[in-house]
Amino acid sequence: MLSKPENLAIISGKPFFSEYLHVGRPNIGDRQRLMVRINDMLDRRWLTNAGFYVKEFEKQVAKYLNVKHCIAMCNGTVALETAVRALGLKGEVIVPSFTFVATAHCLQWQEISPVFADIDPQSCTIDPAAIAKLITPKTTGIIGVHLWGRPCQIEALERVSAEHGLKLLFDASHAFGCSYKGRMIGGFGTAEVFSFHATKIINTFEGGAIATNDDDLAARLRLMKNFGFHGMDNVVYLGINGKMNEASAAMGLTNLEDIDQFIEANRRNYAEYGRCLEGIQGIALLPYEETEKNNFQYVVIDVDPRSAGLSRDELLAVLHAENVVARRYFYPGCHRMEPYRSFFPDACLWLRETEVKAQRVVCLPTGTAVRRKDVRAICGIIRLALENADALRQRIARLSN
Ligand code: T4K
Repeated sequence: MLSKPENLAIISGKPFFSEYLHVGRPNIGDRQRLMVRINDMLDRRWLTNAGFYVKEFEKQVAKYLNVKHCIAMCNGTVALETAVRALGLKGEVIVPSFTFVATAHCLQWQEISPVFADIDPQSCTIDPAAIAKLITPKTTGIIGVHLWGRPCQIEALERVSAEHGLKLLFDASHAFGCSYKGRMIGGFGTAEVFSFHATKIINTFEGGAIATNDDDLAARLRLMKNFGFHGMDNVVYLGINGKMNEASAAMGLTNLEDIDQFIEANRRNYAEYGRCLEGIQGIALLPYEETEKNNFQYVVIDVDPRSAGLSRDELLAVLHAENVVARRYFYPGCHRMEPYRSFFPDACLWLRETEVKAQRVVCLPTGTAVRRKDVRAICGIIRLALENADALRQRIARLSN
């Protein structure tokens, strides 16, 4: 553990961690079981297109989420695009700006305008009260994002969408394994979309899924993800190639079997962060709702620059110097990225909470690759940095010039 400010890498040039400690290091389930599945897949010579492992993965995911249908997809972005199209969304769709850019791109890619709504500063999810003002005759839907696994205010979103006849879709990329009022995320809205990217609580290398209880929608999605094929040689719908392959599904099944272990590792790390960050002025660890199931996949701190003494970005420079690759998810907000920045140059005027959070939050490393002693060391670095904020601020300013 570092105890003297001169030992911080931002001054000494010598990082505490000899290897990078990344946010988003994949959780990897039992390798032997995975290899058995991969060998079996090779023996079967069936690598993709509704194979055994994809079907099994869909069945197990649907069971885990307690939903009627799971449609496995090649990634979360294509899953979102396909769900948006299958729901018939067009014109304008209301989304938060404080999210990964794929939430907005899945609309704009098909020439639907994302209309950015502000977030509720507590949960950092879309503020239902901000939505009504943004509804126009062109609005067809709302996409809520369960950011960092924290569920949206689902009932309020259901109310506003029902009142205005809008479709409600959830981007649940971060929320596999989480619940809302005792029910698993996956069964809300007309559909919910998951990402199984390498960085997610369970991964299929790349992958995603759409969960729904709507039979017609599920049938449409299955056609759409496979070029619209209904049997051999018979195309009945406009479709694309959104299929998950067998190796990904084998990885997904293996990881799903080990999800409890992944969540437990995350939960322990989260608790350790809580203990070690306690009492540090200006640092607030974002809570999880204790009465719900959580995957604890995102450890997020809010840095109040006035009481911490360093800004979020200054603290980030300190952490990066130590090889702690903390991330500013989701800076600067979609509205400040292209093409949206050009479309909505004034969006910052009505996205005040988004603007504040985008400047203040940072995600810290967790997952099965991160040990509790790593967490203690990271927190020790944060504490030492903030205790010596004045000296470090000048140093960081010099380095960044
Ligand atoms: N909606 C939301 C709300 C999302 O967050 C995402 C994806 C999507 C939709 C779209 O789902 P997908 O189409 O991706 O399935 C990463 C992920 O690529 C992305 O999936 C994720 N969200 C986003 C939050 O994070 P980047 O641009 O930050 O990736 P990158 O390459 O910087 O890697 C992130 C961190 O993970 C790094 O610290 C390195 C570490 N890493 C990454 C990989 C791939 C590893 O340690 N090992 C690895 O194999 O987007």
